[in-house]
Amino acid sequence: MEISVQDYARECAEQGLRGDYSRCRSDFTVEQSYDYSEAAQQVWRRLCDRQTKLTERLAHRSYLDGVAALGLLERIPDFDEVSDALRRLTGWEIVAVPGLIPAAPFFDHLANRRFPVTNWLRSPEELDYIVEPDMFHDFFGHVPILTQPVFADFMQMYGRTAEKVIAAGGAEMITRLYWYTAEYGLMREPGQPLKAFGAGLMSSFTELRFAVESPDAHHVPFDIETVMRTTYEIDKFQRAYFVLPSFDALRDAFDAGDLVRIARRWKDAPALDPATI
Ligand code: HBI
Ligand code: FE
Repeated sequence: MEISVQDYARECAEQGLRGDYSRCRSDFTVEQSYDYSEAAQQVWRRLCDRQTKLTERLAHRSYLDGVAALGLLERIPDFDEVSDALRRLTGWEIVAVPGLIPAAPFFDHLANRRFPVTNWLRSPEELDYIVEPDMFHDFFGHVPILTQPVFADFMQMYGRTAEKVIAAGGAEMITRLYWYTAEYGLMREPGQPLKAFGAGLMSSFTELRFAVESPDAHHVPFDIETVMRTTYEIDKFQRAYFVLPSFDALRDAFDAGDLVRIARRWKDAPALDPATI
């Protein structure tokens, strides 16, 4: 049974999520409604200025190339303009949503090369941390890398495959794959120190530095079965970061490793602890 927009709106209000779900269409999208205050524009510039100083050093080249290709960060992005640019590059577009949306429509957007981006921005008191995904996380973190053809294909494949893996009992496992790649993935870059590409890192002022540079960060070679078996926590620094040799390795793992088969094989086994893998 899929949840209706009305029921979801009620649940979100009860949980104190701050998006306005009352105007959602049936696919949970809304108009971006570009009417941001000058205060919000200032928050956007501060977040981008501060974070760009880190990403220039710590982000993978493909992320930085994406930022350059989209020309983003002077003011809060106009989603239609960005979609035009993205469509030409990889056939993706972005759609506005009021915040978190249910998994099924989220996957459906990805399967159709639409990335949902929250249409509101955190407050000036929340520069360092916010529980809900906001526009800075969704946009600054996720969108630049969608300009990269291999990653763009990975995200679509993720959307197409997720429901099948869930049906096979792998709901947690498919979420871990997203978490440890799209959100917290690290990647090698030829001739360079280790780099980050996951959106949770890219949009975090403190964890980006920790994950890439701290001797206490636990770096683990990417292996798709291990990733799918390893638990995570959402409100602390990660206790493991998986390191991909390249985007191609991600696509190859996805092609070869049949995710449904992995889910069936491991769904009843005890999960792995990220601290000790
Ligand atoms: N909604 N807006 C938004 N952003 C997400 O990252 C997101 C979501 N809904 C569901 C969801 N993620 C999860 O199901 C992940 O497994 C991807
Ligand atoms: Fe995210």
